[in-house]
Amino acid sequence: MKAFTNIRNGGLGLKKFWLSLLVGLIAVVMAACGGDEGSEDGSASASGEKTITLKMADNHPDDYPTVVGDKEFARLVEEKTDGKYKIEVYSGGQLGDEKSVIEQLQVGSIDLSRVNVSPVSEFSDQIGVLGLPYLFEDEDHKWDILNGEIGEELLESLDDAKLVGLAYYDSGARNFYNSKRPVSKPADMKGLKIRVQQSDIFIELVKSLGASPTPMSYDEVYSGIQTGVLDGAENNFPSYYSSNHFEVAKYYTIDQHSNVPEVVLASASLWDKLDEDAKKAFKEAAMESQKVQREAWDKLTADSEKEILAAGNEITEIDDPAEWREAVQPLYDKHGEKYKEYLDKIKK
Ligand code: GTR
Repeated sequence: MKAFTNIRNGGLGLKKFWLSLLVGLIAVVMAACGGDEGSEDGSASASGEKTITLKMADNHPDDYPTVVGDKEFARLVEEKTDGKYKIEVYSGGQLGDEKSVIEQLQVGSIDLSRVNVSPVSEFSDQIGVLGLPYLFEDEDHKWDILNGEIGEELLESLDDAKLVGLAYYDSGARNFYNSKRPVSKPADMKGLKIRVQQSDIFIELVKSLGASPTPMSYDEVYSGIQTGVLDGAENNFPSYYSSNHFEVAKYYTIDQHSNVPEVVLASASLWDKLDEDAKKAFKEAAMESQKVQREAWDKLTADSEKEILAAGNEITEIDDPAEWREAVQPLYDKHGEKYKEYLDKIKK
């Protein structure tokens, strides 16, 4: 009652009320948006400007190649912006699983992230072409595409999802693994309950092989296999090893069904606040950090294969690659039209 009387009672009371409401609202919005513009930490960069600290998410452990890449990216951004931007890397999924990290990027509560392209393709269609099975002929073909015009166009296509694609990182080749039996031909996959990333293409891929797909976040897969909810999953050597999935699913098949890469993303809300020089610095830093990431990648791929063999796991080569390619053809029949423009360019 009293408050109402006050407001009605005079111009000054009313103004004060609105002013304090406005100040309160601004404080709430700023607190909620935490990482939005990054936080100014009060210290000054070499150029005398305030240092802005940004948050970058990665779901892999600290020494995993993507995190090694993220840290190199952070180092280069700091160097190229004379210390104006400082990036703190939150590894190990501290900021959430990939799907939630992408959503947080979209609203600007996380500034940067390294994620896999598969979950990104649920937010922006075109880049999904990179998840299609047996897309590249070899490593050189893959990197020509990713680091060339097509890769760049696909990164740019992400702006429809309020995401800014900066560079690709290596994720090798994905392979199936399970706890039940060795798999060397598509028919061996029949009936296996296989976890996939949260992506339609991977759901259909597993179905085309006669297995049963379960989309689920990465951090739940170990217990899924251990408790028998899942028979297996699919991933590259470094992930199979570092996630400890190799402990619960000992049969690994080198079928190399997908080379879907990793990608470094910025939120559009961060991007819109950067000036042209800073944008250039972030883009260059991401591209340059790829070198260090790929070196770390090659090393962990070789090391993890050794560790897996030493643990007594069974690694199976496939009998006939043509048979696997043929089995997944329904995906091309279904998505070929949508991705035609890119598929034609990639195959050329
Ligand atoms: C890994 C990738 C992760 C995540 C994971 C998964 O290869 O690096 O970002 O996508 O696969 O299967 O969920």
